[in-house]
Amino acid sequence: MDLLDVESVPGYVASVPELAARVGTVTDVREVGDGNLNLVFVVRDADGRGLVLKQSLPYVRTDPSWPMTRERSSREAYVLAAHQAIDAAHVPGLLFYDASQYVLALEDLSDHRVWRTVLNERDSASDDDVAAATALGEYIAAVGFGTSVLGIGSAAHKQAVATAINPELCEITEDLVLTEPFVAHDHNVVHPDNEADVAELAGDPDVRHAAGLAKLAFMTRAESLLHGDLHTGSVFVRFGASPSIRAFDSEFGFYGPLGFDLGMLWGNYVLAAARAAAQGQRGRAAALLDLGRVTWDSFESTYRRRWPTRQDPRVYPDVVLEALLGQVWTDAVTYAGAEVARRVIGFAKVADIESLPEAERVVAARRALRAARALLVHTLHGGTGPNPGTLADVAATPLGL
Ligand code: SR1
Ligand code: MG
Repeated sequence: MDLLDVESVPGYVASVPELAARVGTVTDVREVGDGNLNLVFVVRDADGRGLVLKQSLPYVRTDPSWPMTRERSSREAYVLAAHQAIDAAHVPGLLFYDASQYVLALEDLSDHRVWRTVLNERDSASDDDVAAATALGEYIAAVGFGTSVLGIGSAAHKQAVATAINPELCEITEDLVLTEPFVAHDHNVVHPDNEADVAELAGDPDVRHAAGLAKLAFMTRAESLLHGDLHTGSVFVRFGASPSIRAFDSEFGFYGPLGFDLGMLWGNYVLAAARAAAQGQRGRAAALLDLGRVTWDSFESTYRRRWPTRQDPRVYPDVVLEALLGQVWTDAVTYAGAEVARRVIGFAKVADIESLPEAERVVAARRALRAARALLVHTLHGGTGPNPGTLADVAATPLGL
C-alpha cells in the first residue's frame, strides 16, 4: 500500500483486523491534517463509531522537496505508549500501530479543539485556559519524572534512552529552534519592518551564547522522555462539563532535558500574549503570561508529590530535588526564548502572529523578539529561580505591558 487517501481508507480499515474490530464498515472519512508533516483522517462507521488514522508522509507536507524519515511514526507510537502508561488522561489513546504502513490509529478526539485556535479566537481571559495550563504542568511532571532515572531506575532508563533515539527529528529541532533563528538562513523570512529586530537579536553575543548552551543540553542531556514539540498547536482541549486536555503529536519525542517541554509551552504563552497585547488586550495578555506561573506551579507540585517514590534514594536527599527543579527552570526559560524567536523568524511560524493584520503583526513580532531575547539571556545575566512568575517578570515589559 502507498499513501492513504479518503478513497482508500475504508478498504484499509477493513483489511486490518485490529481496526475492523473497532469500527464497522466505514461510511465517512475526512482528511483533517493541518500540521507540517502528516496525513490525518477522521474515520466513522454508520453507527458513529470512530477513530483517527495518522500516516507519516516521506517528506515535509508544507515543503515536499524536504525528505523526512517515516520512522518518526514508530517513535511517536513509542512515546505515546510510554506517556499513556504514566498519564493516560493527558494524551490521546493509542489504539494500534501499523509499522508496515506507518499508520497510527488513535482515539477520536473530534469533540476537542486545538488550543492555539481557541486562544487566538478569544478576546478575554478564561479560567478554561488556566485549567489547560494546570493539566499540562501535571502532564510534563508526571511523564518527566516517570520516564527518568528517578522514576524507572538505571538499567530501564538506559534501555529507554536507546530505544527512543530520534536523530532526524531532533536534528530538525536543533536546526529550526536552536540554530537558524540566530544566524543567517534561507528559512528566516520576516516582514521588512522586522528585519532590524531580527538583526538586533542575532547581533547580541549573549543570545548566541545562550542558544549554544541550550543546544548542547538538548543534544546531550538525556533526562526524560519528552513530548518534544509541546506548543499550543499540539494540545487538544475540550472545555465545559467534561473537560479534557490532551498533548498530541509526540513524533519529536526523545530523551532530553526536562525543561524543554516546559519551555516550548512557555514560549507559546508568550506568543499568545504578544498577539493579545498587539490587539490592545492588555489584561488578557498579562493573564496569558501568568499561565507560565500556573503551569510551573502544577508541574512543581506534581513533581514534588512523586519525589518520595524515587528509585535508589541513597544519594538523592531533598537538596537534590531543589537543584533539579532549579535546573528545569533555568532550561525552560532559555528554551522559551528560543521557541518565541523561531516562531517569529524561522520556518514554522504560528497563527498567533501571522494571522494579525499587517500593522499589528509587525508590532507583535517586534515585541515578541524583544521578549525572546530577554528570556534567552535571563539566566546568563544572573536571573535565578525557580521563579514561577518568570514570564510575567521577564516578558511583560518587552511586550509593552
Ligand atoms: C519541518 S517540521 C517544522 C516544525 O513543525 C513541527 O510541528 C515542529 O515544531 C517543527 O519544528
Ligand atoms: Mg506537530
